[in-house]
Amino acid sequence: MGMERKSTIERKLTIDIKKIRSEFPILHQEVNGKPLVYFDNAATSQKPIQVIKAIDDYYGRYNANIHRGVHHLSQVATDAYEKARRTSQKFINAEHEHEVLFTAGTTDSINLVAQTWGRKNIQKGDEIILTQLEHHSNIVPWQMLAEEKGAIIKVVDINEAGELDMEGYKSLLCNATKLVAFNHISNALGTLNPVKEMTALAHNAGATVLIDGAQSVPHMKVDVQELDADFYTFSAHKICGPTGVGVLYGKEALLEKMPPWRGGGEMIKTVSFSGTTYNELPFKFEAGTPHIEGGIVMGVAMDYLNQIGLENIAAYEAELLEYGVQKMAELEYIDFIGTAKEKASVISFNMKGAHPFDVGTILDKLGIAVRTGHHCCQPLMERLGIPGTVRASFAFYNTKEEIDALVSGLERAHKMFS
Ligand code: C6P
Repeated sequence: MGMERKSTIERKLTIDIKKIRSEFPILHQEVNGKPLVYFDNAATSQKPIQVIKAIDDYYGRYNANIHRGVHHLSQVATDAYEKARRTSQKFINAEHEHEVLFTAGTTDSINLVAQTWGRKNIQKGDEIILTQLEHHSNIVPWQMLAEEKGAIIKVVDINEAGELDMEGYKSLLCNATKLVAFNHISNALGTLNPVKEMTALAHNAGATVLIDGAQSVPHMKVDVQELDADFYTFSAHKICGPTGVGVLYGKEALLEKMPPWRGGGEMIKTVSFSGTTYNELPFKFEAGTPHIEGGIVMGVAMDYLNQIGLENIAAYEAELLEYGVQKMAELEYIDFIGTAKEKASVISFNMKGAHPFDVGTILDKLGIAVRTGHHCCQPLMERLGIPGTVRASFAFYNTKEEIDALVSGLERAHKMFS
């Protein structure tokens, strides 16, 4: 990211890359006879041994259902699960522990808000503002809601660099705007959006704000109170944790007023055929047996990132980004897609005369994992007038040597296509 990039020059990095890489067993293998270079971190991150061991520890030592049993194992599991909630609270600096809901991930979190807050608060003719940079997860739930309620979706445009048109955004905000939903960092282009400013503008217009943090929490310290976010969402699997679990942060006042979504065990206080009363926060939104191991291990993953330091991660990844952009800019047949001033460690690009899928396939033959295609951002690709991109997304366990391998892979691919 731009700001962090400047500060790396001033600050001495404290990333011990050798130690960190030794903690990721998956990285030490060959793919197609070449050392694996994993540059698909925006899709999902790899897991350190601490996380893998914590999964083993849970099932080997204290697997039990939570919030139910008086027996020892159930209490140990419940304590570990609720400890993870406190870790998550601190991870994003939420004011209250009960403002952290455990969900199945970003997609689930956004659907929860659309189906509860949305169905209660959005009426016919109300406006929902999204941006061209959104992932399908932050488009489709709102389209479903808008269709049901007769609401109108408006979209903030982008400039050539893939930055949001802030003047356009301001002109869309009006009395009819009830919700504004945008990502903190774009998964397809890496753009870091001015979310604090966008939130303040939305609040001035009387709108509620949801920030999709799927791509920001892995790369930077997030403070939901400082951002004044009403809702903030993310997935554990992008922060070195397990799949199928994540967080929905919501301000207490909003969550209290929202009706529950899924009904079942855990989310109730009393049930009778004459009527049911609901549990307190956060349990009102956590029906059924949750992903217990997932929640606990998500907390372990957060501890792991905290121990390295999100600031160190941001600074190191900014160096990788700078190095990658500099090296790839020497290849005249590469077009960068997304050149925002403030950017996360994502390089989206196309090779002249080659389809992204073909470039990705050749890189895979060389042991290099990238993502190709629309990155679940079809409206963005349509706006850019391209079928898709090749995306190399870096994590704190990647190295400059791996970027060199990508560059020689691209040189090789180019020779094959020309
Ligand atoms: N993006 C990518 O390769 P889930 O699948 O629920 O964990 O996250 C969905 C999601 C929502 N918003 C953003 C900004 C995202 O990047 C993602 C997931 C992955 O870019 C997989 S499609």
